Amino acid sequence: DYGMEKPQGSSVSFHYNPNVEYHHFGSSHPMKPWRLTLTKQLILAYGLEYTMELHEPRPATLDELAIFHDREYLSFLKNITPQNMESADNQAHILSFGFGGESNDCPVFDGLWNYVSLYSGASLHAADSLLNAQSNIAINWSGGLHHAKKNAASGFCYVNDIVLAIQHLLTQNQRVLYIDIDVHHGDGVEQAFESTDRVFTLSYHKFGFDKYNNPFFPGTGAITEMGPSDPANRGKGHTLNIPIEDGIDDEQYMWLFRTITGAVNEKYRPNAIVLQCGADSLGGDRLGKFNLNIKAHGYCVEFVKGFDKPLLLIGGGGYTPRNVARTWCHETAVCVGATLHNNLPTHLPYLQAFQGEENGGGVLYPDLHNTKRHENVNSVAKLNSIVRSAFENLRYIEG
Ligand code: TV7
Ligand code: CA
Ligand code: ZN
Repeated sequence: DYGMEKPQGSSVSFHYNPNVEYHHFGSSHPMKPWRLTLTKQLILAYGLEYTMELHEPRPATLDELAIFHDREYLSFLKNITPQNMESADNQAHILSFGFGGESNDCPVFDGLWNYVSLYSGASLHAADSLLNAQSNIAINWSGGLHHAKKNAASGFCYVNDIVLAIQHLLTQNQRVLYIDIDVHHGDGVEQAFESTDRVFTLSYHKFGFDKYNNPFFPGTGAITEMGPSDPANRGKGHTLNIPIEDGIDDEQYMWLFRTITGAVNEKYRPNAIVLQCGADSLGGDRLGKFNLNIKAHGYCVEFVKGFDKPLLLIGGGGYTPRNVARTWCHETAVCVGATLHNNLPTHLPYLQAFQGEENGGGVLYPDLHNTKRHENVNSVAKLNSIVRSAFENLRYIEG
């Protein structure tokens, strides 16, 4: 440090502990922590590490996690292993805490406690750097696990790092806006803050039923779901859900996002913003049903960056690892204001993962719109009616 002034404009901090990469949910499980290895390699290959401050955060402590989670749940989470989970004592709790079960969304794997404390520690550290004004955009691609409840694991999420980070931001900010572009509804964050007007939660997600009449996970997040209806509850109207159907395209999504997010920002006037950037809303995702390209996803980051408020960017879902890496690399570049070449750097380790026609032919921005060809069933009339309802829902936060 030569005592120079910090550069004007946005300064970006990147919070990442590489030990998260070494955890495995199981070979058939869609959540692959090594997508973070791919993301980091891409960011390094483009030289983005020179444009931001890098931090290797320590794991969160049990006491830090207990600010949101029940201690009973945490001590179970800390002690459960694949070896001891069969014991009668543990079997009695395992289902009620959201583990195992028929779908095995939340498996017990080796190093589980280490994994959850690493991604949560990174979100807390990122929030901290915003509070200390060390950066005005802080990034943690290993976090964003929005389904975890205070006493239960859900949908691949064990500890809710987003809730913890928002609670930390609330120590010095009156109002925090939470925006969630993961293809799934951000139910855990919504529920945690449903009774306060100091957090506004806004989630865009797929909502609806498949041909067997099963709801798309987690099944909540209808446009009518606006938080508690009791007028005495301060949280009333501080929840906004944007349900979307299969196959939404770039133009439609960007229009919905800027129209609604712009209005929420103007009316709510947050002091800080948390943006969950789940990459399962991309075309060609293994679990998602949207048709978005990387630059349309990144447009959401660009648009929110334009509000010029302290911004915490976190990861989330994303089940086609090479496209997760491309998207989060692009969004890191958006934050630092860099433009990246479409041709991937030839010195990129794992370059093979990005080569071959169906892998995107060695480019950063492959056309993802037609990869899986989910028919677009979002009509102009339906989208207009969603925006109308959203604006109507916003009247609760006027005046
Ligand atoms: C944030 N979808 C998390 C998204 C969480 C989605 C689900 C799976 C899945 C789990 C597997 C697996 C899978 C190919 C996909 C309702 C059920 C499903 C009946 C058997 N393969 C995020 C969670 C979602 C686990 N869960 O938002 C091990 O897909 O739909 C469900 C739940 C329970 C009942 N069963 C159907 O992106 C990070 N799970 C393979 C192995
Ligand atoms: Ca969402
Ligand atoms: Zn998701």
